[in-house]
Amino acid sequence: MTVARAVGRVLAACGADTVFCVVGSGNFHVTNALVEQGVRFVAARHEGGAATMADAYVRVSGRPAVVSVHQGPGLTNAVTGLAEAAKSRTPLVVLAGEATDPRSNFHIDQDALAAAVGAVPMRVASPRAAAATALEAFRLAWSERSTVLLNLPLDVQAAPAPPTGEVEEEARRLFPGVADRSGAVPSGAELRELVRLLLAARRPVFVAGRGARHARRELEELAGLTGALTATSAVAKGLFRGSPWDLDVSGGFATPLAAELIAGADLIVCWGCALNMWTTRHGSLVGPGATVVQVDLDRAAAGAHVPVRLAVTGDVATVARAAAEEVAALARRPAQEAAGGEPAGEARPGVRGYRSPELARRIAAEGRWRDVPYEDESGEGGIDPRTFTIGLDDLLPAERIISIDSGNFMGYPSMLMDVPDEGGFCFTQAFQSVGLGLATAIGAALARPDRLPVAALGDGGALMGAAELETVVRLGLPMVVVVYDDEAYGAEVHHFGPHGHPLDTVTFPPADLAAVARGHGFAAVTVTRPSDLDGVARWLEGPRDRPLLVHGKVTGRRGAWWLEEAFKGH
Ligand SMILES: Cc1ncc(C[n+]2csc(CCOP(=O)(O)OP(=O)(O)O)c2C)c(N)n1
Ligand SMILES: [Mg+2]
Repeated sequence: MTVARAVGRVLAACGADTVFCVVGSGNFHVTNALVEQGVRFVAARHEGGAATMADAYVRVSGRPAVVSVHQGPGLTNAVTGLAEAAKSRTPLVVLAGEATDPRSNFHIDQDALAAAVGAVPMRVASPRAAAATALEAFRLAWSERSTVLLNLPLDVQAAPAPPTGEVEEEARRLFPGVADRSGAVPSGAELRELVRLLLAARRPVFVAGRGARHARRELEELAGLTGALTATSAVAKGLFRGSPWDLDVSGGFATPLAAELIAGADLIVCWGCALNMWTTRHGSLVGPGATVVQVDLDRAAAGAHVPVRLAVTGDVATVARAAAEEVAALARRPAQEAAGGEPAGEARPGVRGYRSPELARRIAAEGRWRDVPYEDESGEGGIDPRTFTIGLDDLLPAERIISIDSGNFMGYPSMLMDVPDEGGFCFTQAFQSVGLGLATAIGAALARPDRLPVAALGDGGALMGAAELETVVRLGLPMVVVVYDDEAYGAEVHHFGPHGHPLDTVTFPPADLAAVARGHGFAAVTVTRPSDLDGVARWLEGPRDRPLLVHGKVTGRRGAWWLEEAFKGH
């Protein structure tokens, strides 16, 4: 057995269930070894696509995936997607061939490249170490939520390796295939202080992020006991869907009502959420008198963006469950014994914490962007992007998973399309790269074959990621790709246009994206007015034997309302 095969066998034994790749000579054998062991193989058409598909697949499925690329350019092509994965703490093992001879055309400093984007470089340095190094790479990725580059030097790959049986057995024992959240338990003192603050708060809000996506039940229980309203960061959109006390996304995408109520909170507890400038609208959603508590697995996350009064280190579900038990136990005792006095809100009839009958009515009436009126600006051959989005939201089945690219348009699907739960939204925006949306939708679609996959892209992102249109067709994914085509890099147009700068560098002539899609085997509909959406309805009726691209020719007269917010961060 060669080293390449040994590495593949061990990663398969760890539980890797899908390998996303573009195969070249330097990763041919290791990929085949994975496939032989039953790992699902997904060919991307560009390594950037492979990296992002894997990232989205892991986020949505919670299952381990591997990326496999050729040495040198195979890896450089993947780098943007790897930066996104590393910033998002997506556990990934990236296998790359490596030309260690500096005279090789393929030679680059792969360690430095990985480190530059926050990935952890490792190397299979010898045949003897191959199996153990592969196991360690997987452990580091999976248990410490890192994006790990495992370099496979070409000469070492081809060498004979010792038997891997024992390491494979160890791998199966260590990783029975489920996410290891280690259930990290908080310290008693931190927990007591959290409970004290919760009971003392009159207007508590929970903001849940990526690290809370597994903890809806526990968070809702605690929010109910303490009268908290709930919200999420964009990446966790949908987590509390259906709750009458949910404010949906906090930050730039927040509704006016959500922004008002979050800014009015006297206690904000962020759960597995960094509370970065997006989630707080540059801090403006954290009221001047608000106490902030951060619950996170990672101690280092505390206070990174907003000063926090209390940092609780532990798994979100474990902390919420323990806090709820404590609150319930205190509620059963006489009030004077309770750590924070009477449970908040008890003095006001019908009110617990922030939860009043009046607020319940307001959330029901104004809680969604779709409840906020606007003036339709369709015309001049283009459809208002809000009308376009609402029309699609009405047509597309509720069981959907939406993936969003970057650009001016991105607020429309994020704010005006409903998702069924936290598994209905995949937001690869930690690096703010344009062009990842289609590959994100492919990874998400593979992770949730029970849902209609929807990719929402700008014309710029669609053309940047167009290499994967063929992948959608080849994999038989029943995807709806929605393109908001303003014939421009709209984000730049709306950033610089108002200052009178020339915009020739960021505007483009019309491109027939529907024809581009048809050329790849898609069905396609061009939408310039609401009635054109009938074509989408017809596709949905079936047989859906090919994916659909909806080419929306959207009006681009104004920037999206959330964009101004975004530009403050530039
Ligand atoms: C890879 C990458 N290149 C460039 C940018 C800068 N950028 C941000 S938004 C944007 C425009 C994207 O255009 P499009 O996809 O059509 O979306 P629109 O803004 O027009 O809605 C650009 C070029 C970026 N974020 N990422
Ligand atoms: Mg555009």
